[in-house]
Amino acid sequence: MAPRQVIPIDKNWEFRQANKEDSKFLPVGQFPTNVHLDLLHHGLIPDPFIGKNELDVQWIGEAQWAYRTCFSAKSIPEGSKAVLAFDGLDTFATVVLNGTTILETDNMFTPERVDVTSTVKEENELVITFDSAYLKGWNLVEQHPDHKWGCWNGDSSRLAVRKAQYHWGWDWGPALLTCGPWRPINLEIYESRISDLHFDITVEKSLKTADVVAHASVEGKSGQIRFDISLDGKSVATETVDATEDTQVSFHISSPQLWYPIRYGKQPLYHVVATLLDGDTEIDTVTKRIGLRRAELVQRPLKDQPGTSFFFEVNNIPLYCGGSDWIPADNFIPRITPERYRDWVKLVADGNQFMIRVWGGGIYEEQAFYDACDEYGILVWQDFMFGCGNYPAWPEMLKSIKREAEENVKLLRHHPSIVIWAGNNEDYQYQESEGLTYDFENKDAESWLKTDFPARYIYEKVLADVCKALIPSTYYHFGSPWGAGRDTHDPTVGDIHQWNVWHGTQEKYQNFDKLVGRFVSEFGMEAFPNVKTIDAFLPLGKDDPDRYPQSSTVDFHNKADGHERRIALYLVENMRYGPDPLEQFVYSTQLMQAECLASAYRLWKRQWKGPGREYCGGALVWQINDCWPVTSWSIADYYLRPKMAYFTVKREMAPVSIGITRREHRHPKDKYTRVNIEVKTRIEIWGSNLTLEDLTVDCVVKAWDVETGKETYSGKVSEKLALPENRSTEIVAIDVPVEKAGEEGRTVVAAYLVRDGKQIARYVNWPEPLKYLHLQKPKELTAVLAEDETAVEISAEVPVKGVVVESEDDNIKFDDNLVDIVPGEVVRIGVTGATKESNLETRFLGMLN
Ligand code: BMA
Repeated sequence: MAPRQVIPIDKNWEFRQANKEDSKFLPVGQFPTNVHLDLLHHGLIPDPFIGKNELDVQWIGEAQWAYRTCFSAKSIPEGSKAVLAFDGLDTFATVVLNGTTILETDNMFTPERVDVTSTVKEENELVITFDSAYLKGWNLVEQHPDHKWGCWNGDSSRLAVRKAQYHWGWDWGPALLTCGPWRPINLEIYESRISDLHFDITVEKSLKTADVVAHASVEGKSGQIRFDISLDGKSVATETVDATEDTQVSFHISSPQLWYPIRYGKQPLYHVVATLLDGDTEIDTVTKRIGLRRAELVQRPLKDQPGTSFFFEVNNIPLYCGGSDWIPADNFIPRITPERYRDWVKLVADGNQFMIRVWGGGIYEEQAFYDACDEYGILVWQDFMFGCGNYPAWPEMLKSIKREAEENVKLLRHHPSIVIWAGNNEDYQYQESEGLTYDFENKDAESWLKTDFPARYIYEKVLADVCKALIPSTYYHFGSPWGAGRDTHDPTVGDIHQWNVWHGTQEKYQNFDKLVGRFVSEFGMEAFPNVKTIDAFLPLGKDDPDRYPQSSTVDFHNKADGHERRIALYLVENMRYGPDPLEQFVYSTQLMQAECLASAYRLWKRQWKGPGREYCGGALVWQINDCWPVTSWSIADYYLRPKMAYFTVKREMAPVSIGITRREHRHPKDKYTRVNIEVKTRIEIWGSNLTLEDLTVDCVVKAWDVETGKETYSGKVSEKLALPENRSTEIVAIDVPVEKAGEEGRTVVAAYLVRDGKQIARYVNWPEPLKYLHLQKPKELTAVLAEDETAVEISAEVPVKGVVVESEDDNIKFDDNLVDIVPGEVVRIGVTGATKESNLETRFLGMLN
């Protein structure tokens, strides 16, 4: 047998509008590609991310597009076959090779392989015509009038099409209906190949041994398969066996090098190479990197609280899973480079986060994304690609979904980072809100198809069966959120999406403690992106007449319902602010978002109370990233520029942190009095130790008058206190320390954890709402680069809320930012890329009042 040949079909591609007579073929800008990228490349459309250009490019999604290339193929050896492998066609494609239609597709997520042995010639012409997914979608909707169509975001035509749902527009993204060969195309010539390589990995509870069963499937003539396992270039095991349809080899590894989530250990990745042999000839090889770990989702009764826990345990370590939700990093996926994926995942890792949830309205991500997660130790929660709607389930649709699920699970199942799959995003919430039929007790799957919520069959039957068959040891969750068939808002079971801050009842974020759930897989608050990002989307940049917060172009770059009112609501409740200048307004929104999100992390992590008391097992902020320059819930914008919330979340997820809440307690002396009331303002202080080491610490509390800057209290409130590993521990509850009663509302309190004389955690608590404070403008605010140029040192003579250090230069990167300054303390924030010549500026709350 001859070795398998893989010939990339990535050259000479051209494209044209297929439904336009005089449209000429033009070379593509890149490959793989999509039509928007190619039109942009030729300057035929304006950049849809600038100004309101999105509106001018809508016609593209209603047109048909053709892609064409020529390639040569030497004659196919006797006994071999030629296969064209399409990793991804977006979406309704008709593929014609040398005048013969060889493939028709309707699912952008499903890779296709077509045997072209009888069609391929020495010189070939390949033409792929893409129909309008948008119009096809409506056509399908019309063909199925009995289905109860409806959704949040985009329109119902998306539900009929297996294409990334955010392409229809979302509440953070433009509507840009792409088409094209969005993933690679290869010509493969072979008699025989390894068609799949996967693993069953069992790490014993004691963690002392691991069993790896490697499975390789062979298509075509079988020979032998050699399996080589290595770690860091050193061989660990090797074995050669006769190939069968499901070739299996078991490896028993003692003292395995285990894969850990970031912070808890290393991320060793074993390389497994499967080589198909014909005698001594290597016919085909497939390599995968695997990690050996135990990963469980623990759902068990809790002490003193109803319901069940919902937390992840990796290698027997229970994790408080702070992290983020992820949307596609661009509207045009083919231009996201592997480096950009890596930069995003690194940003998450550097932000003290442990998990990314790949949200169901996007795509099954590129390998580069999961590779980076494997390498950095970031856990992945993977949704199947359904979101916010009532999906139809006609027979061909179910077939298409089954294949989509099988293929994508196979593509991703070796990644140690993926610890959970979920059926959809919020489709059960949509079902609840529309009152669609759902009787959890009814287990007759076929009958679900006859209800007005047929998609239950997709989540609880099709996808469940695929996961059971292909990834039996990975937890499959019917949806996010989902709670064992109970109302999806039930905070005592499963995960919840907590949107009663921002959406819903628009609660104050100070009350996040009351909004806790066993695992909060979404919650969020909007903020404007970096000013540089705004300047980049305004057609005239800094000189644009629309360069102000309420302008129609700036509004256009916010797709959320009621965004003006909601941002204003949370600003007006909390701080003095104005729309001008833009820089300070952007700062205000980012401060507000930062306070809001940190408050959720702080208060929910407080509910991580150790074995049997894991009342909250994690929080994922909606959302880490953006797909274009926009005002959204993201904590870093399209250009990976962190918003200030990125840093406050990072501080909350530090290995050791300290938290404070402040509450007013009113005790009326008798039933009806409005006069004889004892009012006490109490602070509660707790420590969160997410390390795996019991710590002994002192807790120091200090207080200052916000107006005079005078220190009014300093004392050790707790000495040699035990902070047991991996949980939060209550420290003290005391009255706000004041010199005179009634000064609580002007008293800033800071609490510190001190270990062996060294400060290991710090938090500054302010009277709220911040807008009632008479904040002073510091006379001596300094933010100077330290001698060694690795940190900025900030200090002031009065308490200053939310000091941000900024620079025009994007190469200057800060490790931390938006810090509260109190007199007598120098706060250091790490920096790279700054020199003595760098111009560092500061901004803070009240700067312009
Ligand atoms: C969540 C998500 C998205 C949406 C976000 C903000 O529910 O699942 O659908 O973008 O809310 O509204």
